[in-house]
Amino acid sequence: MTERELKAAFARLSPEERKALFAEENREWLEALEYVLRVEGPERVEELFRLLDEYLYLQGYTPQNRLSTPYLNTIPKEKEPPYPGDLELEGRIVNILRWNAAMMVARANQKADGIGGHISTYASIAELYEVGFNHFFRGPEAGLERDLVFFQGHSSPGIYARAFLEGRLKEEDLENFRREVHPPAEGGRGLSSYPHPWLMPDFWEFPTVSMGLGPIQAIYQARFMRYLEDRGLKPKSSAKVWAFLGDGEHDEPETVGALHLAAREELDNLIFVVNCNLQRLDGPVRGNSKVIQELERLYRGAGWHVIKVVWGSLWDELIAKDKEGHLLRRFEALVDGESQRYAAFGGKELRERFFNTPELKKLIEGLSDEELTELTRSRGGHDLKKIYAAYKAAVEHKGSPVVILARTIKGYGMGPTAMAKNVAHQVKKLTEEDLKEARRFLGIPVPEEKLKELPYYHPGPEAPEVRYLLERRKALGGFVPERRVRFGGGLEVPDEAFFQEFYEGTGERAISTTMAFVRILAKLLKHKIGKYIVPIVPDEARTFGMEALIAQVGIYSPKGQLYIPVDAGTLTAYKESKEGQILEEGITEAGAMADFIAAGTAYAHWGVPTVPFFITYSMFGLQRVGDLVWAAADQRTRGFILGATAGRTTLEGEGLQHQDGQSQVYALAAPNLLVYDPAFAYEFAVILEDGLRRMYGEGEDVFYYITIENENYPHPPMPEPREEVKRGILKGLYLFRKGEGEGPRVQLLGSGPILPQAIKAQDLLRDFGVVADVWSATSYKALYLDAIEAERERRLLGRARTPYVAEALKGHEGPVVAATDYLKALPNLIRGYLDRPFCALGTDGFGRSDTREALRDFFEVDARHIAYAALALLAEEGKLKGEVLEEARTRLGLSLKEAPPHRR
Ligand SMILES: Cc1ncc(C[n+]2csc(CCOP(=O)(O)OP(=O)(O)O)c2C)c(N)n1
Ligand SMILES: [Mg+2]
Repeated sequence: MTERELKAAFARLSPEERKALFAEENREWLEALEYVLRVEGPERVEELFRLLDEYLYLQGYTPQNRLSTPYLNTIPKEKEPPYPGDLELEGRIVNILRWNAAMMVARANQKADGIGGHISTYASIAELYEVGFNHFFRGPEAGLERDLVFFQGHSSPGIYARAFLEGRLKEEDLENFRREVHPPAEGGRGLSSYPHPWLMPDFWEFPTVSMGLGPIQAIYQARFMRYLEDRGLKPKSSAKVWAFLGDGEHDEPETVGALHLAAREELDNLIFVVNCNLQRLDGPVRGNSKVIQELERLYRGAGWHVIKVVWGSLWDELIAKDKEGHLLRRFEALVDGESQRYAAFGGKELRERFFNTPELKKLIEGLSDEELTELTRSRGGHDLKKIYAAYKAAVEHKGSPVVILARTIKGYGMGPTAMAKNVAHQVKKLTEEDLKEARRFLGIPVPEEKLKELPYYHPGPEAPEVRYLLERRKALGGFVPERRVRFGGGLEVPDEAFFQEFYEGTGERAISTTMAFVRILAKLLKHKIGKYIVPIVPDEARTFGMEALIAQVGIYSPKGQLYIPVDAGTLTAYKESKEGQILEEGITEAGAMADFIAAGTAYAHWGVPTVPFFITYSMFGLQRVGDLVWAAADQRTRGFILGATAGRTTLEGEGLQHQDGQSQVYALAAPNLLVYDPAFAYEFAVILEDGLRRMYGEGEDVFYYITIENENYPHPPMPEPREEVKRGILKGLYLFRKGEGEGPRVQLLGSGPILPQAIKAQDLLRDFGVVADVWSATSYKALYLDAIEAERERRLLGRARTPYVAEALKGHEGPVVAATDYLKALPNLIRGYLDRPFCALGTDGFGRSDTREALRDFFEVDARHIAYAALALLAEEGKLKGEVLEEARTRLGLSLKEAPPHRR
């Protein structure tokens, strides 16, 4: 019987007959298997399974639930859709782009040796981008249907080359690649080395070149789109997040660390495209195995849909001829280091080393070395048709994120120095031979004698290539990348009256700054802008006393809540909901930071001014995810990061892994990150009020880092005059309590939880006849930046301006003692701008598990040490007798150790 007849007969069976047939079949298969297992052994079972798999793959069927599939394209030739574009034109365009990108890098290095740049990465990924540009990426005019595209960072030359062909960049601009500060070409703009929204705010959207940060951000952007949609803050759309990554980039934990989240949340709006050129910077990514196979297992294991694009069209015929699976088995034995050789050395190498059995040789009978060389270059990731098939399937796929693993050649078409060589990554200059070969390979019509000039090639605005690509971009909604800010500001943020209650103090009640924050947050959530607030926690909500908020606004879960929580019925029931507002990330600060970025950039991407509050254990915040904080700064993220349980001596009992005495110092680095260390609720309220106004009222590109603690003490009302105090809080310093009486004077600066210690020290000093003014130093970073600005104005602009810190202390005589729960480096930042004796007390050194009292004694930052430091400075100045110090040591009960805390 023919297949058709069999199918017809099967279709005629009744349900009962079918059931009987299946039972019979099952019995036959199982009996056969039982025989093999018992008699021939488990190894034979494995072999049979392998054979079955192979057979199925050769029929174009990929069984589900296998971590690994053969080294073949997931979409067989028969299932490829027709190509919707002009293959020949697109092929020409991609080669022009390759050429211009290479010329741009080579020219930059000719003019300024060492300026850097990368040729080979773009050369490998060019087709993967072009299919996207011509058929998939939806641009800014597509409104909320626009896609977010993360480009491989160091492939930027190709993106500039495309913008040049599109007419968005001029030749003068390309001449300023990596010359942003002093563009040497008249009339051009500097082009940043890599995607930097800070430097090119109308062009780049996502900073990606720090390996691993692109992928994790892409995942959370896709997830945040869903969050906005589920919460009704943005209409549902078919927008996709495309992220282009390197294969080597998968060595980074951030690349792979959130894959499971994407699968768990069924993010079918997310597509990863991995440029598997099999090389990283130093050499092969996995010379001794196959990176594509490894990544397939990784992604399938995490629950992603994997589409492999391994072989180009030239291999189709050979694969079709391989009825007995010889080629398939040879593919399995192939390792990447070997593949690389074929790409580098061509057909002869392939014939000798790859087609190395009589059966394999038979497959290539009649093919010349040149034809075999073509075969070495025929890789899926350079084949427009194969790429299109994969992208189409990816876009149509439902229910999970998709990864496309596309095999390419590093330095494709760039001549013998670069192509598939281990040095490819670093090649920035091309030899004469390379230029000739590249010109031939890419078919660039520039005269040979001009090659030395490294000429760009633009076929002119009316050329078919240019018209085609412009028409395609028009159809897809405009140019990509293009950064458009869809919300510039103007949100009606809470006014002073809203915050008033927090200005009035807590009376006798002792609370922590964390509690103050949680109260303000709870109130904010009920305000008109409350729907925009996005609380983000990495499994620490209870630590920070936020459990009531979980019941109040719920944790976001696209599945809602499929169970009755054990604490149902209580006021703090664990509530998950589709409209939930809190992003409970679990134990991933990197993930929570990526959330923060997604929520803090939604103003630009979606025109939705969400306000993220990322509350983290401060020790595991900036120290752990500092690079993501930098990326947040670069892409103009807005919002508040709260470093909770902060302070080296304020978090008692924990020890050196938890006690943060440094995040305030790390926060100095990001230029647009404002940093505060508030002591009281009213300080916090003032900072928050101002931050909301600046970021969401006025649309300023800044964000905030604020440390909060869990030490309870009464919070006083805001001192008078309030306008002055408010100004001082924001500028970093204000007079909290003036010292009354006669005697030598000192100035005590305290910050955060150490401010109450400075206040106590004021009382202690009175017993020694010393009068102290007490200041709250809310931001050393703010004071420092103002001081270096003033210094620069004087030096370069000839304008004499006293730094704010010196201006504020004017008229308050005496030496300064500045005490903090962070490194002494922090108060020492302002030392040079004050013309008087100065002592910084801080917490340099490893933390210890003990009580606050013991810790502050150990680190020498308690009230007694502050008072003693003040006395010592006065004695040095001759304003007190030396004997006072000895007496003070006894009266204050200081037992001094020889070694400083940072050496203990
Ligand atoms: C976090 C980080 N570490 C190191 C680098 C330096 N670096 C830039 S590109 C690169 C190799 C990238 O290899 P791969 O991801 O395979 O990209 P390819 O260029 O091969 O496409 C390295 C190590 C970086 N940019 N970021
Ligand atoms: Mg690579």
